Amino acid sequence: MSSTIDQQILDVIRKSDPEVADIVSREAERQEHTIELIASENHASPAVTVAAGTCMTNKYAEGYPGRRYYGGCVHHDSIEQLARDRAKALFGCTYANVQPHSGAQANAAAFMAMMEPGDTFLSLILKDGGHLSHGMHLNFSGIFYNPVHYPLHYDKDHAQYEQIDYDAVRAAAHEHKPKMILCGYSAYPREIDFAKFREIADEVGALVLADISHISGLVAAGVHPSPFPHAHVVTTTTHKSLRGPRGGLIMTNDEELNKLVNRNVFPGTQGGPLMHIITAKAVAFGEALKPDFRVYQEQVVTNARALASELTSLGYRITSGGTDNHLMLVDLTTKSDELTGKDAERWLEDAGIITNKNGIPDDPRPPMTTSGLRLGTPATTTRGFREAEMSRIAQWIDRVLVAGLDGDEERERVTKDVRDQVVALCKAHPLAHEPVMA
Ligand code: DSN
Repeated sequence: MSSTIDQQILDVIRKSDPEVADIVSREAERQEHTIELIASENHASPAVTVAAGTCMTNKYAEGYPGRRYYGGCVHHDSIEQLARDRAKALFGCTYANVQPHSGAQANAAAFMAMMEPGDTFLSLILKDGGHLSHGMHLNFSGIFYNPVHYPLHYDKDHAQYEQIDYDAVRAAAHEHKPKMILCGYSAYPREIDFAKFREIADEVGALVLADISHISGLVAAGVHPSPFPHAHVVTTTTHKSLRGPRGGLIMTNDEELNKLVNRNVFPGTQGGPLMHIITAKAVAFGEALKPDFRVYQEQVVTNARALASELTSLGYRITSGGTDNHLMLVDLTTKSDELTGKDAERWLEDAGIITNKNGIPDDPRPPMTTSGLRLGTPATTTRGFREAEMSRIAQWIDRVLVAGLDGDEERERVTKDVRDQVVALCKAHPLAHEPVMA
C-alpha cells in the first residue's frame, strides 16, 4: 500500500476509530521499513488496494452475472464480467470463476467439481512442498478425500535431487488409479512439467488439477510455462506473484467442468461473493495485462537467482541446487547443524528481514522448528530491488544468522547494525508511489 494512500485512508479511519487507525498505521510503518521475503506475499498497487475498499462491498450478489438472487446487481454484473474476461485473456483460457475467497476455497470447489467424496487423488505431500489443501489430514482435502502422494527424488546422487520424480509420479498413478492428479506447490523452486502430468493422467484416465497459486504471476507473464492446455482445471490465489488482492480464481477450458466449478463455488462452498475484492481482482488483472508486468516477472526470477547464488557462495545449500522461479528453500544445516528455521525467522525479523521457516524435503525437524527457510522475491522486486540489493540482503541474512549462533551479545550488536541498514535501504526504495517494477 502506498504511504500517501495509506495516509488518506488512515485519516478517514482515524476520524471514526483511532484505535483501529493506530494498528493499521503501525502495520503500514512495518511494511514500509522491512524487507519482505515471504514468497507468498507482495505489495499490491494503490489502485488494487483502494479498489478493495470501495462501495462494491455493500452488495449481496449471490449467483453469477445475469443470474443473481438479488436485485440491484447491474454494476456488480459488469465488474464480475470484466474480471472474468481479463482473467481469461491473461491466462489464455475459456472460462474463469473469480468468486473464490481464497486459494483453499478455490481448491475445495475444484475438488468437488472433479471428484466424489472418498475418491483418491495424487499430490505432493505438504512436507515436501505441497499445500494444506493438497491432502493434509486435518484439511477438507484429507478428511473427505483419499490422498496418496508422489515423491521427489530423494537420492542425493541423482541429478534431479529434490525435484519431482516423474517416473515415480507415473508409477504411483498406475498403482493407485487416482481420479485426479494435482500439481503446483507452495515451496517448490523448479519448473513444473504440466505436459508430463497430463501425459501420465491420460494413461490412467485421471483429471489434472494445477494449483498455480505461487507462480501465477510468472505464468501470466509467460515467464513460467502455462498449465493450459494440459490441466483440466487450474486454481490460483490472486495475491502472491500475481500481485492482486487476497483471493482465489478457478479456470478451465472444459465447458462441463466449468459448469461443475461454478456450481461448487456457489452454492457448493460459498454464499455471497466478495464483490469489492472481485473489483480489485479486475484492477490487478488489468495491471498484469500490461507489457511492463512481464518485465517485473522477469526481474522477480532474476532476483531469486541472484539471492540464491549469493547465499550459496556464503555457504548455504539451496535445495534442488537452485531456483527456476520466484522462491528458494535454504537448507540452514549446511551452515550449522544447530541452526533451525524457527531461530532464523525470529533473528531475521528482529533485523527487519521478514521470512518464514519452512521444512526442506525429508526434514527431520517438525514444522514449527524446521531446518529450512523459504525466501521469495515478488515483494522486494515490486519495491524496485534488483540483483545488487539481493546480494546485500544475502550478506545481511548471513551476518544475522552467524551472529545468532555466536550468542545474545553478538546477535544484539549485529541485529542493530543490519536493522539500520535495512531501514536505510527501504527509505531509498519507498512504497510511496506506483510499484517501481510496474
Ligand atoms: N500459506 C501460503 C504460502 O505461504 O505459500 C499458501 O497458502
